[in-house]
Amino acid sequence: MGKIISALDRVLTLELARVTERTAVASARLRGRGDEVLADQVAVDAMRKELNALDIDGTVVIGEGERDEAPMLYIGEKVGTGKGPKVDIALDPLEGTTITAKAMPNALCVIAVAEAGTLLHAPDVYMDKIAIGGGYKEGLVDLDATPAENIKALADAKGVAVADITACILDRARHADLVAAVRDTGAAIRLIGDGDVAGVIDTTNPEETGTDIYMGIGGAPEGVLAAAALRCIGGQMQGRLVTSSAAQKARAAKMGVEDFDRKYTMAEMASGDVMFAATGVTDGSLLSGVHFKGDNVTTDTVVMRSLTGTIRWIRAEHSNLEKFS
Ligand code: VTB
Repeated sequence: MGKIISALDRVLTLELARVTERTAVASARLRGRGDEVLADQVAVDAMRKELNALDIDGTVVIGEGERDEAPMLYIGEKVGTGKGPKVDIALDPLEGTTITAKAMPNALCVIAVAEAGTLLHAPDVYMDKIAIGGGYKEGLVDLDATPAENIKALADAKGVAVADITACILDRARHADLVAAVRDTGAAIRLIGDGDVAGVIDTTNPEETGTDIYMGIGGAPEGVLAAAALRCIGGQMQGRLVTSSAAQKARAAKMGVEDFDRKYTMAEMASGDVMFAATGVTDGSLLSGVHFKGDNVTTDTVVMRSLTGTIRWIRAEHSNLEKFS
């Protein structure tokens, strides 16, 4: 078999863990302080500092916002030393600012690095999403099918009753109809306050997370990040941008979106070799949060790569973290 060529350097996967670890430790100090803006700021600062130490020629394609609205890690910002491979970067320094401010479960620091030009440039609008774990025939669930059809298809493929399926849905007023439709089927619903990147990834490990399927509308940037993770870990996902105003359509068009109603598959959102890393800030279904014990800090990180399919769970104990940062 021929060697698969990738522009990414494999050493990068472990470097990414360092980036999200440091970001998570900085963010964790803001847990439960009721200040989401500060928590986000601290995360952005930490992630930017770590990213700029990496030997990459990176461009942020999914970031904190557009240049005029985000001073740092804005879309288009160049990061890294400029010396390494040319890469696209999707990041969410703190996925779950509100969760962190309230010290609730499932806040993560997240980053995906891909070969340049292979990540969907999604504007900061909503995205309708559906996702399930790996091992099912492609197209088993579909954004254009009804919730009842999707849940039935998944239950049949799993060989379980519909009542044994749990759907994860963001707890938002806009989901009233979706929630009612899922309840009508008899399936269970896990309502989450925020954090749909974790919600999507949870579908890849239903035995432990209790989530079989992710459904509903969340952020489009979070959709691309989740698609990058699923490309590595295995699973299916579809996403469709939700652009409700002319201004949102204009933003999407500026980023190269031509068909506003297009249904993107996971592979269309993250088409090249991609690496994904996440570290828990607060304890969650996917990862433990940061734990402080005297001078020691423990972090829990997952790092994955689509090319090889390797998934590394890294539980790190950091001593003297401050001294070496
Ligand atoms: C979701 C959620 C994120 O944005 O994507 C959500 O998973 C979508 O926006 O953690 P709304 O809050 O407007 O519903 C986040 O909450 C991040 O801001």
